[in-house]
Amino acid sequence: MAVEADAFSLREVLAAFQTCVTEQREVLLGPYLRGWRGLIRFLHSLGAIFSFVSKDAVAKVQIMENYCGGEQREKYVSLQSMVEYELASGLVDLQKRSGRPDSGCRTVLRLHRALRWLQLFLEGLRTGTEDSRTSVICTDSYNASLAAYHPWVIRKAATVAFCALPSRNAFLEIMNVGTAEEAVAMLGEALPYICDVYGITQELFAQHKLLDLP
Ligand code: 1Q0
Repeated sequence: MAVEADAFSLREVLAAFQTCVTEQREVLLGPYLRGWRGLIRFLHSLGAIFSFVSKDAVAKVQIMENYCGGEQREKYVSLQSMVEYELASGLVDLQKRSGRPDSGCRTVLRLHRALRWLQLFLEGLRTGTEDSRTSVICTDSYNASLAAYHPWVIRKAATVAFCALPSRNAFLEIMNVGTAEEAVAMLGEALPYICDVYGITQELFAQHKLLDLP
């Protein structure tokens, strides 16, 4: 896989997640979505086989960017302000998808579940060995997270696509943060920030009983 010097740096993506959490432990949507945009850019470089994933991810990030740049933008500064606003204004349908198909809460919930996959996948890459198979790391991470929310046909397509993933060393190289050892060290430093964003979001959504939004 060709690696352009300025193509993708995982460091920048992870830095975005790092700047998400404020001193008050709020999760800021701006950097959260920037982090996702970076990941999607990377996903594009993996080829057309992942386009069914990136299409959905782009659609969801786009919905959120529209809110963040829309009339109610000050309500969409953080996940906390979004949840408060959407719940108070009756914008979230707790029973069926058709009611409010694109609420910020249900859209972020999908990204949030995918963040758990990312956390497990990057942790698997970090702790793996040179000959660990990324398709196995990816499938295990997927089965332990997102798969529970996907119908059979998507699970199947995902598992087939995972077989096309590059080797662990190629992955560490595409991260563009130096040698394989440096990439592993960077993952070790950066992963706690993703865990933090995930943990705060999980607690917020659990508190408001939003973890099963249709
Ligand atoms: C590296 C390989 C990437 C593999 C991505 C794994 C996730 C597979 C997910 C398959 C999703 C399929 C498309 C549709 C799903 C929707 O039905 C579902 C629910 O939405 P809705 O509206 O129908 O209720 N949507 C989701 O679950 C959201 C899925 C978003 C997935 C976003 C994945 C973004 C991945 C980026 C690549 C990161 C790689 C990082 C490694 C960097 C190392 C250099």
